[in-house]
Amino acid sequence: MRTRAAVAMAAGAPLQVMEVNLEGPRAGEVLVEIKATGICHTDEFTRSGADPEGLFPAILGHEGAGVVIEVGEGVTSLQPGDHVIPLYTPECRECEYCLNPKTNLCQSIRTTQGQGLMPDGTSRFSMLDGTPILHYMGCSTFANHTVLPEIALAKVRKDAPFDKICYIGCGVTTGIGAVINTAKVEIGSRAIVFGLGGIGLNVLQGLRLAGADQIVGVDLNDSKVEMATRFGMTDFVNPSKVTGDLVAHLVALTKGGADYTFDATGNVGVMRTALEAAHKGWGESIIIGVAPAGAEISTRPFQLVTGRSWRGTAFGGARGRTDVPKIVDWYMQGKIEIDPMITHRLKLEDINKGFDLMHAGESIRAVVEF
Ligand code: NAD
Ligand code: AHE
Ligand code: ZN
Repeated sequence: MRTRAAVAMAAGAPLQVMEVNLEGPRAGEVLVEIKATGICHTDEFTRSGADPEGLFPAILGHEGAGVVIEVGEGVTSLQPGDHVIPLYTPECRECEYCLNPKTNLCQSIRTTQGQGLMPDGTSRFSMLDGTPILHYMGCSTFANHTVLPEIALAKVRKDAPFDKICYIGCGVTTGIGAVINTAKVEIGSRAIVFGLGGIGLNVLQGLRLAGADQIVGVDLNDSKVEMATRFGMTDFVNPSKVTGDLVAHLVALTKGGADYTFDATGNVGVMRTALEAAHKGWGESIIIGVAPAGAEISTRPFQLVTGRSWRGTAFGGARGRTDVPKIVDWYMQGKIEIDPMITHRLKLEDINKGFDLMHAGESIRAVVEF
């Protein structure tokens, strides 16, 4: 079939909206009509050329929601008409990783996914002249139709709005999951969240849900304060307005350091500050942000010797087929909020505006609706 997609032709180039060929689903695969997709900073990270795994031409996008159109041979858990959220962290329930309760990082298709290919080593997308186009993070939601492995789709309730639940495909689950699944924050904790964008705001609402007492937000952009306060921030710090040492300032504000700190910026300097602002003896710092090729983290080992831990999280530690439908329920029950964070809606033709809004710090989530 033919479908419309925004194609990343080369690192650093704007996406090009065009008609592309899409082959139908092979064994174990599912054809999905994407109804809405968010634009996450990770899409920009790859588009810009900062991703060491970035390959081109590719159809980016990994924060989508849609409807199953057709299933390939052997698919048993989904049928046409089902509503689904694509999973860049699949859940096969069979690999060594899925069988270990300590991780959500299913590895059953990770190698081919990183190569922009389906598990059988081929791509379903191509240009009208036949040139292959690569998949991205196993999802490629910047296309009106896409093909995914069955294990990379969470089946969700049909009454949930696509333009909101697409965000559960990455930002919402990552932020809330970092608090609940990875850090396992206790009631009464003190926390610091660095970066109050599409991920950081969801860390805030996760901390509120977990019953944290003090939730400090740190961002260079003062315009984030209003939304962050709405999602549970109790104190705000703009590092550019702090005179003196930022770590000392944050340690004093949290009366000795935070029980939990979260990096949602992708800046390795911020990651160091986040580790060092964690409480001596027990503070945990969780890295969520994705850093550019070649970037490395550093600190004095003494920071770890004296009881701070450095940890990381992908997709908020969530097992997608199991946890994503539950998070959709939380949204529908009003336990978590999504609507105010969808600040912009775009047509596919205008997808590059979504990246401009992100760079200008004007959007939290821009959602493309098909
Ligand atoms: P975003 O652009 O919406 O938000 C980033 C925020 O960080 C902005 O508010 C910006 O003002 C702020 N910021 C930038 N530099 C800062 C600094 N030096 N100090 C303080 N604040 C600063 O991006 P997002 O969509 O929220 O993504 C955040 C990061 O999380 C990105 O690196 C993204 O790739 C990563 N991410 C990781 C996962 C995962 O599974 N680990 C999932 C989604 C996103
Ligand atoms: N390709 C990058 C790493 C990118 C990365 O860490 N991605 C996160 C999800 S970000 C979603 O917005 C992730 O899931 N990581 C685990 C994995 O297996 O990719 C690089 O630096 O090479
Ligand atoms: Zn993302």
